[in-house]
Amino acid sequence: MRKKQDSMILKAIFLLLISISITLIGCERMPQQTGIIPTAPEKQAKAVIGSSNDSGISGEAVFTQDGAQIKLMIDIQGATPGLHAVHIHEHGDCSAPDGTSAGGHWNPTGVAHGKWGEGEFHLGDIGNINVGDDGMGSISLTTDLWEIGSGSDIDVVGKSIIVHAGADDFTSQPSGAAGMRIGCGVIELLE
Ligand SMILES: [Cu+2]
Ligand SMILES: [Zn+2]
Repeated sequence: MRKKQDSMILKAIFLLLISISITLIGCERMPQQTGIIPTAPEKQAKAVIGSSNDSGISGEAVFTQDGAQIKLMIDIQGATPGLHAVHIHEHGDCSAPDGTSAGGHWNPTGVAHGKWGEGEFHLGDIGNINVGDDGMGSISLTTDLWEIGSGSDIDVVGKSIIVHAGADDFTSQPSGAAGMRIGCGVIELLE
């Protein structure tokens, strides 16, 4: 009788251990099976904007992924009041004092320069920042036309943010006649 009880307890412990391991394996596998990891951290990229052509401006641009959408927020300080064009340029290189090392507008789709969301426009045609009397301005944009850190043609990482002295007229080719470059920042992946 005693022996039978012992073996039943052993059997129960054995079954319990098996069910715990199945549960653990199940939990570990679930995200891979569904392809959705609910607690996955958002991908982020950032450009610290420094002064070009001795303008003295500074700022930052932060890209945050939320599902298929990328949200961009740009803030600048120390600029002259009024409209300043801001674009993504093709090279992540701000080494030239006049910002020309960043190259032309980022245009992976090979279309004409224009206004974001209307007809043809470069993927780098963000628009104009309206700077107030305090020298500060900001602009935000949410889109599914960009990616962060994917390495694809529409990945913003490794490009640059350029701020211009003047406004983008959205029609002049190839870059909206926005004048010289007053700010530049390389877009880097945050990890
Ligand atoms: Cu530009
Ligand atoms: Zn453009």
